[in-house]
Amino acid sequence: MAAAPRMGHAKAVTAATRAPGGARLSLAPPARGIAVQDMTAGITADSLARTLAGPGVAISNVVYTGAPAAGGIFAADPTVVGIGSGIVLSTGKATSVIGPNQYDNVTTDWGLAGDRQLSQLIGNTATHDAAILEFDFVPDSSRIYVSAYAFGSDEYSEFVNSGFNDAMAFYVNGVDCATVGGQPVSINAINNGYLNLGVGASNPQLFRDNAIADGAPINTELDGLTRPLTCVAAVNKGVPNHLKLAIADANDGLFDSDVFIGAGTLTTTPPPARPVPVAVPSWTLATLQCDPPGAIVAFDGSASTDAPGGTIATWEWLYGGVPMSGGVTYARHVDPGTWVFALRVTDANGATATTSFPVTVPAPTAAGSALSASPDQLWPPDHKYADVHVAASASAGCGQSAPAVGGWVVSSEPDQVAPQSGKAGQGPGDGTTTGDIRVTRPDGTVALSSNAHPVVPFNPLTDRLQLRAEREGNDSARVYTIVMTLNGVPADTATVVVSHDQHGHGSTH
Ligand SMILES: [Ca+2]
Ligand SMILES: [Ca+2]
Ligand SMILES: [Ca+2]
Ligand SMILES: [Ca+2]
Repeated sequence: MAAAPRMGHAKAVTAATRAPGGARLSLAPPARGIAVQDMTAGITADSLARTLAGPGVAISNVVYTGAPAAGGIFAADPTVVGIGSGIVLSTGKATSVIGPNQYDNVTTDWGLAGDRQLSQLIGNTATHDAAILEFDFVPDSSRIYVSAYAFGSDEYSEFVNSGFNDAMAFYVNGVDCATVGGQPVSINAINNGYLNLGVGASNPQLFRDNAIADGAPINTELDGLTRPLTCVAAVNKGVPNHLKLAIADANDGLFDSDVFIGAGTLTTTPPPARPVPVAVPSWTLATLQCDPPGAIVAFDGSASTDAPGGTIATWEWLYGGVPMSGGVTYARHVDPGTWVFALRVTDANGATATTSFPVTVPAPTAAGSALSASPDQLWPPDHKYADVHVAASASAGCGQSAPAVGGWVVSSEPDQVAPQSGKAGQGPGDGTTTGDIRVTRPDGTVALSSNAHPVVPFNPLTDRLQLRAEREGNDSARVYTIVMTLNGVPADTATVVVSHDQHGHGSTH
């Protein structure tokens, strides 16, 4: 039982125009939404029943029990009920189903009796305001179908899994065929759980949420309704059988429920197999975001298809089985990580398909750089150039522009120290060479160190580096240092060493 007091809200509805006479009733379907004409406006119970009768079925002995305004005919655009036209039976006013959804508690409390069979069906809960259309029918086959019906209610979703389990039934010779998984169709049998939080959901694949809190996407006053359902039952061919279509409020007379039954759908002809849609989602990282980290992910369901004869009516984007939004396309912020979303498409016949897909959003990039040189030791000191491979990388942080990369190579020794006496032109062990640092630019130009200036500008991302394998004999080692700058600021260094002797050469022992 719900703790809060139940307050219903009556709805004023402008009466529809009078329907034409004749056995079979029809309303012109509105371009949008649903039109309803009830039994206070010239429609008889007999004509309601004949509206239902399809091929292979002859009906008689029609009896209606309930408020005249609780029964009527409807016509709707395909997005509302998923059934184009037919009859509606209500526990309030049939016209109250007309949208948009303005109240979460639309109520007409007729103060009328319930139905003993329906009360038994929902665990001996008292029922109220029953609307019942019953009649005999003679089928030309041993199997009967009600090939399209849908149940809806303002009990959704705040009274899901409560005692206000408004119920309906189609009794064929006393046996209910309006079932789902062997359970009578009711508030508690088909829903998204309480307040759409997914708690205690039952058959949510058959439920269409229309809560005001969720934007009331369906153009009807009903807060939720089932997808079109089918009843099938064994009958006695060629003789009268009895059908009782019934709906009632449970526990009190408040918060209307309704059942829609398609025109001509009471038939011995099996319903055609419904086209099955295929949900085909795609997504792109539309915009990477730094603060908060993540990305705007753009979802696109436009590649979804339906079999010939079917038209996709709704696209829903789900996370954790719960709709986030509707529409062919949808965009939202997604945090870094891998998340499983799903696209659910539903066609105008109520057939549905769902495809799950993972979305991976990268963590925002941090600024970073790295520099290394190979080889990092030169031996022997044979005064020849050695090619030194420099591996360098520099990346911008999230939202920053790429850093400008520069740098230089510097030697710890001049190319040639002052000559020793008696040995003109030659330093102690460092040969007579200059240009010991040799940098080749991408355009082929070469820059060399000089005796006076043992530094050469060097871009580690683009330039080729050659270093002479020599050192001064009086020193312990020559160290070439490669410096990488980012935006003019030194960021990383790497060294290439020419040792004094073989013992000092790390790779030789
Ligand atoms: Ca409502
Ligand atoms: Ca409600
Ligand atoms: Ca009622
Ligand atoms: Ca109710």
